Formats: sequence, structure tokens, C-alpha cells
Amino acid sequence: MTTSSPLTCRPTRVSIVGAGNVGSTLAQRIAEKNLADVVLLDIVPGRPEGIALDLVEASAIEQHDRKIIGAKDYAATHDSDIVVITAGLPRRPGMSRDDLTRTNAHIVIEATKQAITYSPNAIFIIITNPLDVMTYISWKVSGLPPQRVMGMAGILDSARFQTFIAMELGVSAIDVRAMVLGSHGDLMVPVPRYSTVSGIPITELMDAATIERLVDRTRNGGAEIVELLKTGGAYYAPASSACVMVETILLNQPRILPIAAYLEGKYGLNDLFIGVPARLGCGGIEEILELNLTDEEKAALHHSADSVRKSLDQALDLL
Ligand code: TXD
Repeated sequence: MTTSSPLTCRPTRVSIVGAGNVGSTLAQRIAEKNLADVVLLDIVPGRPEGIALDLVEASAIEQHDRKIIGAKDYAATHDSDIVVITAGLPRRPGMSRDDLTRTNAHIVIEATKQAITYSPNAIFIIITNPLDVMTYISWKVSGLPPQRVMGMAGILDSARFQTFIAMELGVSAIDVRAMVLGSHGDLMVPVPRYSTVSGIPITELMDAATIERLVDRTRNGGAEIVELLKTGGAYYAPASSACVMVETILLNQPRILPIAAYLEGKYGLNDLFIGVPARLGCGGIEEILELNLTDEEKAALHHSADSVRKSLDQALDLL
């Protein structure tokens, strides 16, 4: 009788650089959904190890058997299927995402260089702000094809829009789908025409002024939470959003999700990462969808792209 198995026993592994609020919450979601083993890495001595041990101690209660390892050395991240970069400084009240550009660029460059050495075949998901710029920088430094590098923001921004629509109409957010394009910032482009409740466009359910108010709240969704928390930004919804991307890739579900993707001509945009709907799968970004935008929506997207370019210019010399 043979004991050899045709299955490979290598566990699926997701490494998360930055064991702060988003990173540690994402680690919890991934492990508790039984999606993959997790390596959490941070520069603060003891932090990733402490969080990992705490999460492992919850595993008997949460009924999963995923390994969660805390580390400060990138060697521990070897052979990751996905690397998620959350390392960086969060925004403080009154601080724009762009204020963070150069500081976080240094951090993301270093994290990408180190992580790619140990996981040359990984798919990279970037979370650090300013999101569209950090995703570009990580892609450049990694040398990976653009299909394997993406930024998380559109799922979060769409989820916020969905939540505000549901709250306004007094319906379950489960039935609300929304589409937010563009940069992760004040110039993001929520698209009401492509936002629905059980298939009904919200333009048929609310007047234009109400929609504009919800669009505005969505654009300021991150800042609203920063103002409330005072010491840091949102992390539960961001971690849930990143977990959707991890799950979609690992399970090879052909889901269409708004993510920051590298554009080479679609939407009339070139050589930048920005939020657009894409089909994800085990290969990363498998297709970018080009929506039929009105002139006004296209202009808003281009305006958003201009702001990404300006912000990127502040950090290009670091590459
Ligand atoms: O939609 C989105 N993309 C976002 C982005 C939603 C929420 C948060 N967004 C951004 O993610 C936020 O503006 C920050 O740039 C990152 C991480 O946010 P988080 O709230 O998790 O910040 P924390 O709690 O301060 O965690 C950051 C961790 C912290 O533990 C640092 O010690 C660590 O990053 N850090 C590093 N780890 C490894 N290597 C280096 N160099 C490093 N520098 C800092």
C-alpha cells in the first residue's frame, strides 16, 4: 500500500506586513475564515509575536487550525501566496493622505523589496496610504507583472456608499451594491448609475440632492472615522475589504470587485494605478472592465487620476 499522496501539502500562506490595526484585524479574519496560514510582520519588537500568540490562543475557541506566526524578519514570510502591505503611518486628524506620501513610500519600498525576495511568486495587495501611489511604487519596486499587484480601496469605499444608501432607505445593506471608482481620496468617484438596491438603480429610489449628500459622506468616510477616533483611522471595514480580495484570489472565485489596478489605456488613462472594476482570480487581476461612463463621470475620473499623478510625482525620485 502506498502512503504517498497526490496532493501537495504546502499550506496556503498570506503574509501581512504591518501588524497594526488593519494588519492584525485582517490576520484574524483570514485565520478565522480558515483561508490560509498567516505571517504577521512588524518593526515594533514583540508586537507581531504578541498579536500572533493572542490570535493562536483564540483558535481553539474559534475552531480553526491555521498557523499564525509573528515575526520581525522577512525570512518568516517565505513562499507566501499573497503579501499584504499595511505598514505605514495612519492619518492623524486634519492630515491629508498625501501628507503621508514620502514617509510611507520609504516604508513600502523597503517592505516590497524584502517580501519579494522571499516570495517571488506572490500576489501583492497594498493597503498603505496614499493608496494609489503606494500601489504604483510597490509594483515598480517588485518588478512583477501588473496583474499581480493591486490596491485595496474600492471595496471599502463602495461598502461605505452601500451602508449610507441602506441607512437612508431603511433597507438591509446586504441588498445594496455600489460602485466607487477613482483614487482613494477626496476625489473618489462614486457612480450612482451603477449603484442598486436589489437591482433597482438608486437614481430611481432617491432624489439627486439626497444622492449627492450620500456621495459626499462616502468621499469623507475615512476622515469621518479619523475625526471620531482621534488616534488613528478605520480598520474593521478596511480589514474586511482586504479579506474579500484575499478570499477571492485564494478560492479563485471570479468576482468582479473595484480595486486599484494598473491602467494601460482603459478609461483613457495610462501608467498609473487607480480604482476600477476588475475580475480577480488565482492569477491576480484577470480582467479590467471598462464601464461606459458619461462625460461627467469620465471627467471626474480623470480629475481623480490627475491628483494621483501629482501625489506620485512627490515620490518618484525615491524609486
Ligand atoms: O482603504 C485603504 N486602503 C485604507 C488604508 C484603509 C484604512 C487604513 N489605510 C492605511 O493603512 C493607513 O492610512 C495606513 O497607511 C495603513 C495602516 O493603517 P493602520 O490603521 O493599520 O495603522 P497602524 O495601526 O498604525 O499600523 C501600522 C503598522 C504599525 O504597527 C507599525 O509599527 C508598522 O505598520 N510599521 C512597519 N511594519 C513593518 N515595517 C516597517 N518599516 C514599518 N513601519 C511601520
